[in-house]
Amino acid sequence: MSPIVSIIMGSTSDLPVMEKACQFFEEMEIPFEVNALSAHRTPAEVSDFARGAVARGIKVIIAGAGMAAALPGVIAAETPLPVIGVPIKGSCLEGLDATFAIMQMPPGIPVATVAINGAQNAAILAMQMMALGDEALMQKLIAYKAGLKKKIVKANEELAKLEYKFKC
Ligand code: RP5
Repeated sequence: MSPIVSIIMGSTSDLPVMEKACQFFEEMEIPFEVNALSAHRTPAEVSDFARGAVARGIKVIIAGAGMAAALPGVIAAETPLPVIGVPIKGSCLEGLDATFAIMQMPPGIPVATVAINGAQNAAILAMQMMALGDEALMQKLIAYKAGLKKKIVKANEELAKLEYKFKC
């Protein structure tokens, strides 16, 4: 089994957030790989990874990083693959530092940026990209979305049971 999506994080301190992406791919039975690479601590390895990703069959890259989060942009600079960035909430600036670093890419090198700590949404977005050329993945996404709707239908059934004198 070869991975079709790659999850990269700047440090294992990002793992509690980035695990949400692993869990989603596991649930959807999508082969993935997960590794740590740092734009600041291992720049040469980041470059090797980004340059080799297409040849290894990777379709989408998810990169999570905190603080001065250069990782997603540096990867995007060296691959034609779509890169989804996950800003990780750090200690001082509540994740705004990473958000701006990941989101504010100069023209020509886009990084699709999800919410702070939004690793699950990054995984869903990656699947949506891959599903464009894969009918089986598209059917799984349709089923997943239907499941989300059921949750709100159930919520309304429970809210209907609430009793208040002035509730109409
Ligand atoms: C970033 O620096 C990592 O993505 C992490 O969010 C942050 C802190 O890294 P550690 O000092 O915890 O390894 O590169």
